[in-house]
Amino acid sequence: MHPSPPLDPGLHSTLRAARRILVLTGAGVSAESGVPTFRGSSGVQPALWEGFDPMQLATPEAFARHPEIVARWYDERRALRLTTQPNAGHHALVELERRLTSVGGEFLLATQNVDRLHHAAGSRNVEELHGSIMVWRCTRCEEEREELGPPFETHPPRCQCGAPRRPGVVWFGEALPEAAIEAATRAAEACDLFMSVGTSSIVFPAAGLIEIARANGARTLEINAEETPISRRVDWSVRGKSGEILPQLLASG
Ligand code: BJW
Ligand code: ZN
Repeated sequence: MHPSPPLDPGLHSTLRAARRILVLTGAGVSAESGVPTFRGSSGVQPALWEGFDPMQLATPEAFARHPEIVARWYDERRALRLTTQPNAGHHALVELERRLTSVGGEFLLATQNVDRLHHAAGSRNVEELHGSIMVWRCTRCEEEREELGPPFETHPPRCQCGAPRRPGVVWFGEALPEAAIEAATRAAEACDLFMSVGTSSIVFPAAGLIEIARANGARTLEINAEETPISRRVDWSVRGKSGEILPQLLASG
């Protein structure tokens, strides 16, 4: 479909009529909070760190070969996250959930983001498909702990059992948390509106949710600063910043 302006009347009536909404978010939603994206244009350069490409650090193999470098990279990102705040896009999604659930509708926010900014904004029904950078897990006893303090003294940090701890994120080749991807899949099957916001739509299985929604008759909306592989397949593709488009959509919907 063609890119549409945000004030497309069909989009507004669909948004008003929708009773089950699934929103899939990606790094673009946090870009306006100052969190670097992995790919695409955010106005913030992708974080290249000591000559390593972020995509090469996000694997179990990288952690096995360079535990100190990978742990420090995640710890720096964790520390940066603690200095950031949700932006207008996060807040608009809280409002969308509030409106829908107040009339008995169903809302699920499936996020690929690991920064917990949706929680910080106040979103309630959130599934973290790729885990969280704020939770670290022992590689042996699997004990998990939320980490909201200053940077660790050693990298990787150690569990009390002596084993190294790793960030509670999902790396390439690892399975997504079963409950999270199952809930997102069920919501994709049942939703009448699927919204893809600030994601490059290339990382699976999250990128496959839109096809499940489409196959089950949902209308589809993408909000992204750039064209993506789904832009020509959705009902409405709105090009722009989520921190601007989402509030506009709600204000006029
Ligand atoms: C704005 C904006 C603004 C900017 N407003 N927009 C099928 C086909 C092909 C491959 C596969 C397949 N199924 C599985 C795979 C393999 C692989 C995969 O998908 N590879 C592809 C890259 C080809 N998938 C996996 O390995 C997954 N695991 C899996 O499938 O396991 C199977 C299994 C089953 C059972 C047992 C064992 C295994 C796991 C994927 C994990 C992804 N992890 C990462 C890292 C997390 C940790 C970390 O943070 O470091 O997750 S990768 C990285 O990409 C991160 C993100 O969540 C994810 C998606 O990125 P996202 O959010 O879309 O961000 P960007 O940067 O790509 O895009 C930003 C977008 O925003 C851009 O479009 C901008 O234009 C836009 N933007 N500013 C609006 N202001
Ligand atoms: Zn342990």
